[in-house]
Amino acid sequence: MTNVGYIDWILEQVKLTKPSAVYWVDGSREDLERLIGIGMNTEKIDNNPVFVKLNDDVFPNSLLHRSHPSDVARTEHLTYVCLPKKEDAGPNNNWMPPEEAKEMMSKLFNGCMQGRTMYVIPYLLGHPDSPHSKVCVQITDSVYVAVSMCIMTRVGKEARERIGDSNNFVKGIHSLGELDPQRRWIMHFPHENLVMSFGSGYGGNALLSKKCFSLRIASYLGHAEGWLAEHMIIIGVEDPAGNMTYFLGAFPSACGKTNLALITPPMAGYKVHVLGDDIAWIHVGDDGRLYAVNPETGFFGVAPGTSYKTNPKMMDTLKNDRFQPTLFTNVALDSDNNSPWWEGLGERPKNLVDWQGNPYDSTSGKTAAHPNSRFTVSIYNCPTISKEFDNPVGVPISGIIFGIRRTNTIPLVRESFDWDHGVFLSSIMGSETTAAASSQSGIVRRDPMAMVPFCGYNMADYFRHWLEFKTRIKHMPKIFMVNWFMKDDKGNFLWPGFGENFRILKWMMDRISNKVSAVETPLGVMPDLNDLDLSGLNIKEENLGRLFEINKEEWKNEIDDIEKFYAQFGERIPVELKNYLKKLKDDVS
Ligand code: SAT
Ligand code: MN
Repeated sequence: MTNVGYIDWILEQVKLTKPSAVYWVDGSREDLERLIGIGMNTEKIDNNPVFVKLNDDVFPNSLLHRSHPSDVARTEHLTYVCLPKKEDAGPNNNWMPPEEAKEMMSKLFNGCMQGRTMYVIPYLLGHPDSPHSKVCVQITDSVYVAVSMCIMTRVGKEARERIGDSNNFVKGIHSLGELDPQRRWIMHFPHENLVMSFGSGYGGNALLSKKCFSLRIASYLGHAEGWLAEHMIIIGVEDPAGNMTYFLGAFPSACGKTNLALITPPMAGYKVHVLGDDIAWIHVGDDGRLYAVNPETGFFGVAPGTSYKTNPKMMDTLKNDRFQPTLFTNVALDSDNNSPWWEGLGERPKNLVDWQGNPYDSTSGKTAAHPNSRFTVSIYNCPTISKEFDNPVGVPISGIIFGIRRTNTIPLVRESFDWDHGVFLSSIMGSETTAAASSQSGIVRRDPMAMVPFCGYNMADYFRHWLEFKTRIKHMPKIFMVNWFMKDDKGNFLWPGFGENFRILKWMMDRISNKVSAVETPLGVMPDLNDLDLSGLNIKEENLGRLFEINKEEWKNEIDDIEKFYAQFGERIPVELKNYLKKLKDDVS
């Protein structure tokens, strides 16, 4: 890639990929309609249209998209961070020498858009008036990706103007290729602000604004420039007196992050306002507080399990068509009324078509919607969007929540002793895997800060970066760890989850405002159970005990696993974290 301006850069890509047409996406309403028309009438995936219009009376202005059957999740084993030195990518990333990766990708991209249209998408990550936003361009040969980008980011004029003739923009090159799982690569070159992605149309692989730029490239930039790009929700909790407390929350994919971002408090007088459900960019403000913005403008959420019972605000969002269309990807279809359906939505319709377009056989043991089927919807459609969403400065953060999915070992909630201890606790997070990444579900994987799949550099350096914020923040947010997913011996959840999780947020707010004291344990500071508002929940005392139990045997295994994880990073792991691990080992044995 030579050092050329915008148009010349596009021309280079045209020369390489040889599309039959170039479409300049401007993100306007009319443009979106045109793109959707192309997806309904012209472009095909496996000989099927890219978009099928759904019933407006059920979900207004919504479209069904079915992916290639092999292309349903992120492919982490084919995702690489190609920094010049392998050690800088760290054991948390796949690595290839950048020149080798580029040569391989250039061969794949050579002529790959013949007979296809190249969409050119200039977009902003972050607010147009923010000094922290980044301007980017993605090229793609997928109209599904083009429409998704218009929902998920600020596409068009402002981005185009910001780029002008310069070469100063983050570059993304994407092609569906042949959708061949053997020729599917997501290659990051953080030191060059470049991503090349080939062979997949799935969100996290193909919407390069998402995990590729907002997290992998941005975390690398944040390390160099003194800020953080995190896999976090941003919410504001308003108490009955109108006081607002802003939280960040990091959870691995498909652990209830979107549900928490749109939670409906079960307690009268409280409101939760959403700013983001997936990604937060965090800077230290002039006043020494941490400020967070969401660089995206949409939700790309997991459909199964979403219903009026579990997440009414998301259902309202999906039913609202004020701003942009809603995409449903790999959900099932109720063929009687042409509306989307997924497990957990409600009663199963009689005539159901599965996510691959075949009549659903309920005896097959398979789900009708793919477990990682998704909706793509504008955050502006959400009835609980925070009025600060478009504040270019972001919102001041008082609490940071780290969550995981574990059936045992990890208590319902605790607070760290201080900032360093919070970094330690989040560096040892381990979560059971889910369907969002195409690996085996249900095995424990270390996933510090829910960032292992998304940190664009060596995670030991990332921990050091986090620790260093201590010297720059004057008003320290409190750090909390949660696990909503503990089960009893019969496999029943011990905690009701969903909206009831707000009760834990309420305790956090009481801690932040120094209203309640708490109990020091080897694992951190745990609630005095009298301070948890559990009224009307009917949780057995024994189960409550289990939710805060420290099981020595389980912790022995846990620490063995953490030691193995840390060992991969050798001497690069900050000494503060090693000391905390040693102390934890002594304290729980
Ligand atoms: O990676 S995606 O953004 O496609 C979904 C997720 O895992 O959060
Ligand atoms: Mn995510």
